Amino acid sequence: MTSTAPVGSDEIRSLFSRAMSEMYRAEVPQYGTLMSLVAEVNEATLEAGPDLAEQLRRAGELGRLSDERHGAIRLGTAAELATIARLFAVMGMAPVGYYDLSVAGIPVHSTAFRPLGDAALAANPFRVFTSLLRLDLVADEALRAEAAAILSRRAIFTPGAIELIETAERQGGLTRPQAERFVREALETFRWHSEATVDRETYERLASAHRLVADVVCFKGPHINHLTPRTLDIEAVQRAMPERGIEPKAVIEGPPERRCPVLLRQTSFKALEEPIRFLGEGAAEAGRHSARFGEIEQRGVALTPEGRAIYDALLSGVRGEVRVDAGGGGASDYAGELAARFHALPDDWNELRGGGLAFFRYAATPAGLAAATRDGTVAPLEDLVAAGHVAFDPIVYEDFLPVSAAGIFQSNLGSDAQANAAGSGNRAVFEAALGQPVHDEIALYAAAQATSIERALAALSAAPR
Ligand code: OOG
Ligand code: NI
Repeated sequence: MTSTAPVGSDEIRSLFSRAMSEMYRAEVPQYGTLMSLVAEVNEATLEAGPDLAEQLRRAGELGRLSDERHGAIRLGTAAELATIARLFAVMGMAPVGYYDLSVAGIPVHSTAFRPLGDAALAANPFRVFTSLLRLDLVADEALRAEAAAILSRRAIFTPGAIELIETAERQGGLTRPQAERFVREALETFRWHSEATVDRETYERLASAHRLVADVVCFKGPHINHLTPRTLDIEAVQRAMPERGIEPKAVIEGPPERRCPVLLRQTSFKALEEPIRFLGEGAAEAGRHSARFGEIEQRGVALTPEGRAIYDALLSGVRGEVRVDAGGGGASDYAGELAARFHALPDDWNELRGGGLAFFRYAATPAGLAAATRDGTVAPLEDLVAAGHVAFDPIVYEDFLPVSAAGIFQSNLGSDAQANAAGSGNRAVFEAALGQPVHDEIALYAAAQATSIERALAALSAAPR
């Protein structure tokens, strides 16, 4: 390959995701420990469950499993969000979904940058949960203005990163040497900086408005705050974490453990207390800041709006009744209640599909192809499924859950307490800052399902007669 041949965005994303993982492992050693634990648990789970292994292989998920992770950052200004969208676009990542975290008393709104199409997701599904600080939710007007002024003075992208984003936009991609340089330059935006850009007094005032405000405003850049590998058995990882010296949060966020996993289950370990140096102070007077943590996730099937409505209603029912306090008290009541209530959501692939509650990917089976050759006709889809001529597999949920995300934020601000405060989102403001509308995740899953049905029927129609 010549050095001027273009490199695909999937490959740039993979290079970046690996570089980020290496950087984070060096910065936060517990992340490396968690990665090894997840790899061990995944291997054991696949060995014990050949059906699951086969299902993941058919869905093209087996190969991506060990590479699969998401990260999160928090940005301070509209301009930062607009530029990060261009940076992620170079890696084939687009904004999907709008998450309003103000409902849990957290002054941010967010989207997830991720690949969109089946092939790109199969190549590497790397996602970054990206939040924008909402200074409009800071009550103190003078503090709000001060925070905005501090943010307006920082530049979170290197000149090299900006130049290569422009090159990629102009050329419609990058050559290999450009891609390698892009990854190095882009990584700088996500690096941890232990020197605050403000003095101690300013940091403390901002932190007293909300710890998140200090985290976003007082540093040179939006340090990656966690990186999350995907496990096939989150209960096993949660149980084993303390044995490896990692303390997980009290409650696994999301749906309970099920035979047919839905959406997303997540748990994190507490943020590290890290030394920071304030403006005008020496290393001897180090302050402390906790920003960075670790998380694991287990992904299940994407739900349709009907399935999601059931999920949301069940979850808010449990949260309305069983509260988990700041120290994690009530966690086992919560888990028990969650499991009991979730019987209302069928735990069977056929029922989830039949009820139109989840999305599936369809494919013609060898028996289907043989029958099409023999009979010369193709039956309606449901008949083909009933006859075993078309098989279906769950489409994995590639996105996030606002209530869970709020729980992850909360526990890493130092509390396991569940909050159900009322706030209001402002999607129009977010999209104006982003410079584009966010993609609708439901439309993406529906399209993936529809395309798979078309392909399955086309394959049967094209079977040799
Ligand atoms: C993001 C928390 C949300 C998730 O996996 O739901 C998140 C943050 O703390 O910045 O990453
Ligand atoms: Ni996360």
